[in-house]
Amino acid sequence: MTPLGLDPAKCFIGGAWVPPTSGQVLPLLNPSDGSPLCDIAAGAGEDIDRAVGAANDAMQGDWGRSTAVERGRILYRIGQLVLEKIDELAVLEALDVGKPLTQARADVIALARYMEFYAGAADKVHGQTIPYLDGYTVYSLRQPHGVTGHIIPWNYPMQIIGRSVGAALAMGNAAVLKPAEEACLTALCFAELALRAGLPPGALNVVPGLGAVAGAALSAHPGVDHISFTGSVAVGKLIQKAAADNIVPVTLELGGKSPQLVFDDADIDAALPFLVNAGIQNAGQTCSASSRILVQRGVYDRVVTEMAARYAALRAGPARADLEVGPLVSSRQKSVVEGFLAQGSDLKQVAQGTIAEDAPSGGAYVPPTLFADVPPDHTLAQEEVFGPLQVIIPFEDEAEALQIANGTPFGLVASVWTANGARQMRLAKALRAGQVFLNNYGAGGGVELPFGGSGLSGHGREKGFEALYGFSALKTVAALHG
Ligand code: TXE
Repeated sequence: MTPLGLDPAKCFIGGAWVPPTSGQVLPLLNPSDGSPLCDIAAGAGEDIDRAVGAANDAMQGDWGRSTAVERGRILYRIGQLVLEKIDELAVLEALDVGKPLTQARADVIALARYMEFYAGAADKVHGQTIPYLDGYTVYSLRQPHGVTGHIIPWNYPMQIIGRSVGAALAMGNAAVLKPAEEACLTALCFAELALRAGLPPGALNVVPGLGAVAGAALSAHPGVDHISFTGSVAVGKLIQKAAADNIVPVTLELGGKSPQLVFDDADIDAALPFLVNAGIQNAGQTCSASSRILVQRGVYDRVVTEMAARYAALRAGPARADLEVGPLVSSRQKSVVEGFLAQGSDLKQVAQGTIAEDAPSGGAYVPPTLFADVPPDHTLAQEEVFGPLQVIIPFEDEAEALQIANGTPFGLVASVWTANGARQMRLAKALRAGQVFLNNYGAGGGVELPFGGSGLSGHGREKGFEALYGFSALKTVAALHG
């Protein structure tokens, strides 16, 4: 296993591939059959220390003095190299995460698009001039925080690197990336491609390793000036507490229980593919997955019947292009989802897909499962499952739909399917979500669209232009010149 000719058991620190200080490695498993893929570095505190030191050196050196135009050009070149390597990267991501090849290819394209977007945006972040007292000129500067820490999960490694590291580098920060221990190969490839594109040593460092070891060390490191974390609520709380000790800002993206609201006047034919795909994309392991489908009584039976027919045709199997649902990322994640399925034993299961006959026995497969008539307060309607499982909940009117939609501790994404324009506007305002889609559902899509949540979904915004504000500090300069 040598992606781009790399040794995957190394860390990328200060522009060089180096073994972890401890010499220890972790096994990386193939979720399609449970077999070992390769060993990765078990990075720890010393490696994080070196990486933060290298990032700090970069900020004091060429990278810290780089202009926004220069940074944009480097990011653009990275995006070009990513596209040149699309076949290799897609296969690696499919193997590592277990996602169907078509989805993995879409992730590579998204990574390249993030680089392109942030390349173009780098030199368009402006300060302001601010009218003030007589004799003053006041203006604001947007400056990098310094060293940014990025702790990312395994479900969309390339996309999350794109939105998080891409925006941080565009603003002139130096990044230390801790990818997930379950899937980190494309993070290593990204570092190599960034180096080949001319990113100066230390501007990006990658230290794979266990969350409780390398991740904890990064989030508590006093040399880190900003932390961006995507992952579970439990770890998000630990990150925020660690950051509190150093008083550094954090961006937390912690998943959700995102609803789609389908009204009687909706175009059901247009809605159906979105209703289902938003639940099974990436085997449901998507922070913005739509796991709750709220349907008004007049179209309820039709939606249940037609979603059930689609579910019955779904096949889970190895990460191939011809299957709709891949394996879950690990046998641990499979056990978690099976636990949730068991909690649905009191519910009405209206359809279940199949596991492909030729699926290897060691793979982390769970059949896509659809429940209907689910009470809004049921565990499966309240907790993030992170598997191919959706619940359908009936409602009578707009007020009840809103109450159910906002009735979880999460607030990430929501969508409304209705022909009524006034209702669209009312609900877009009232829904508790960082993104609201009207007559569509964009599960994580659109690099241009600011993304993030409230409540247990976290806080701060990544993606789009907005991310550049999060990855920068605003300085006010007031000159008294008489
Ligand atoms: O996440 P973790 P897990 C949710 C989803 C899933 C559940 C558990 O519901 O079922 O979380 O997934 C690093 N200090 N999401 O266990 O543990 C870890 O190494 C610092 C939603 O995989 O949060 C990895 O790099 N870092 C989510 C990253 O945190 C630590 C995506 C995420 O792992 C750490 C993934 C620690 N103490 C899971 N412990 C989304 N929002 O998309 C772990 N990590």
